[in-house]
Amino acid sequence: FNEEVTAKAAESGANASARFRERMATSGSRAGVVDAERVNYLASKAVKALNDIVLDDRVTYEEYNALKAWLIRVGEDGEWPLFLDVWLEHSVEEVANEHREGSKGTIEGPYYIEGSPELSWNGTIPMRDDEPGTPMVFSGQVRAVDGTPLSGAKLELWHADDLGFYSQFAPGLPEWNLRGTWIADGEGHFEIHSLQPAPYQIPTDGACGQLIEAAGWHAWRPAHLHFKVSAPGYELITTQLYFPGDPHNDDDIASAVKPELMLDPQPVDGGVAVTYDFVLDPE
Ligand code: MBD
Ligand code: FE
Repeated sequence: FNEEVTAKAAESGANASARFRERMATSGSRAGVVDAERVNYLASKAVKALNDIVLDDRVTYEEYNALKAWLIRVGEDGEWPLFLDVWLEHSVEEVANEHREGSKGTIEGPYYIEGSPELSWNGTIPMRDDEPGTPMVFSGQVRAVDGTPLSGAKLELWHADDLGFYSQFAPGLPEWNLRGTWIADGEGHFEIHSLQPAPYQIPTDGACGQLIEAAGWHAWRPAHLHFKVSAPGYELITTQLYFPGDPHNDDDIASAVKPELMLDPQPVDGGVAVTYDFVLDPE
């Protein structure tokens, strides 16, 4: 990473906090208030788990103060969404999607934006004229678990650019760069034209990076495509898809890889072609 690139990375985590606040303010559904009994139960259990660690592992004042300083910095850097989505969301997702019989989901992460430009069933994702990367055609069908093709299903795709930056989080990118919404045809078919994403490092210049360095971890996620797929009367699925052979498929920092989410890209003239069908559960 050169200096300019590092400077850009710094803002991604903090922008995620601002975006999350806006989204909670406008969408009543996900900001839901948790009832007092449940807060009492969960907060008591969380506090006890932390106290147990202190007692079991003889945590010192030096370590306690290091934790305090670090927690303050997570807030100052705006990196709570990044921290939580990387190290906790995978368990929340596991619980939320346990009941599904259709396609596997995985975490949303901190960089989704609602309302990306709508394209036809075979449209090309918004990108710069000189956007670096290997052209990728991603095609398939959206069906119900009973096999019914879902006419007019909606597919939202967002992914990082070749340097690992997401539009609207890293500055200097066109607003909707590498973000689009496709409407499947009458048989649920779609053909998405985009670029094959590159392996991705979470921003390392804030509190999360400080933790990663202090613990001797790494900051990598395997290359991934983020999707939200939906159709009226069916449960929306949030997922990600991955590419075989990526060095970080087995040690994703966000623990969000599942075998069912591995693609099988085929080399074609001037790029890669990949197929994947999405199967939705009825509401
Ligand atoms: C990402 O791009 C991402 O997908 C997740 C889960 C966390 C941080 C950055
Ligand atoms: Fe991502």
